[in-house]
Amino acid sequence: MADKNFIKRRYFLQVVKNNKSIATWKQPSPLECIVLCSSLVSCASTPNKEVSGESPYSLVWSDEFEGETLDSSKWEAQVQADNWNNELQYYTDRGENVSVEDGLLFLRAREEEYTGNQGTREYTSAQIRTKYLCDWTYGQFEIKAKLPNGAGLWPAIWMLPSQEEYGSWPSSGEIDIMENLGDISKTVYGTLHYADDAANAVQIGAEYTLLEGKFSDEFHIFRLDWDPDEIRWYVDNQLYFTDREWSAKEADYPAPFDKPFYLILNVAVGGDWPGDPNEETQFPQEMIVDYVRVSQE
Ligand SMILES: [Ca+2]
Repeated sequence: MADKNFIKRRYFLQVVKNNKSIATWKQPSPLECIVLCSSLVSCASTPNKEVSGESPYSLVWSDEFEGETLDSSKWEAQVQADNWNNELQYYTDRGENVSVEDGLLFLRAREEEYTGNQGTREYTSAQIRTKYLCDWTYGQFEIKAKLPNGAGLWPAIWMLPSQEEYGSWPSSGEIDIMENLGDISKTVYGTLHYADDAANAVQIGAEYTLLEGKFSDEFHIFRLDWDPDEIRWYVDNQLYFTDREWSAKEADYPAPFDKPFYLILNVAVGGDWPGDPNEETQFPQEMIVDYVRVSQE
């Protein structure tokens, strides 16, 4: 897991540094260019397509965070300091880092020296996942959340395969519903990772930028619709990216996105992509989640 995530973030870094272009290590196909570029234009300058009509999905799993603690039948709060991308945090399951109150989940990054059995870090934070507890193949995933703010904060809502049935990362895929850099707090990123026929790492994604305000100002709904032949990313029910062109080595479409995936929510601190917190970054910082809802057809 550690190695996979390091690779993942490194590739993603390359994409972001090249500012809105598809990864430089892979020449995008003309179709990918059309999909990505059109989605970027639409989210930057014009109203996005509204969802209309009856939803084909109905609720199959949710957490409204109405209890007093994290529901351990749904989530595991990970305790680890794995340094995947030169991140700075120690993830803990302490109340200081992960708590539930007033109908909300708090994933809280703190500036504090912390020593665990994996060493000492200068920041703590939280990462929770449904692995071994809940997973899904296809469906609609809705997360209403308010994001942290400030340089060096890296909140994410994403999915990994429960079993690596098509091989190690990225061959079995990864779905990033939302990633954000705390110092670019009006923009979120949706990304798909997989491998092509030659087992090269491929990623394709798009970004959604608020015309006013920041994602840390108020709650927004991050939504992913994952169908057998199409995956769609939404912010506040506005579609900003659609992909239906993925592939897998030695497996037929729609592999690898035809197997169960589990959910992960975390707030990373520092690392190769966001860079370190700076003097203006104020701690603690939180990703506050009102609900996580999973619906299926
Ligand atoms: Ca709630």
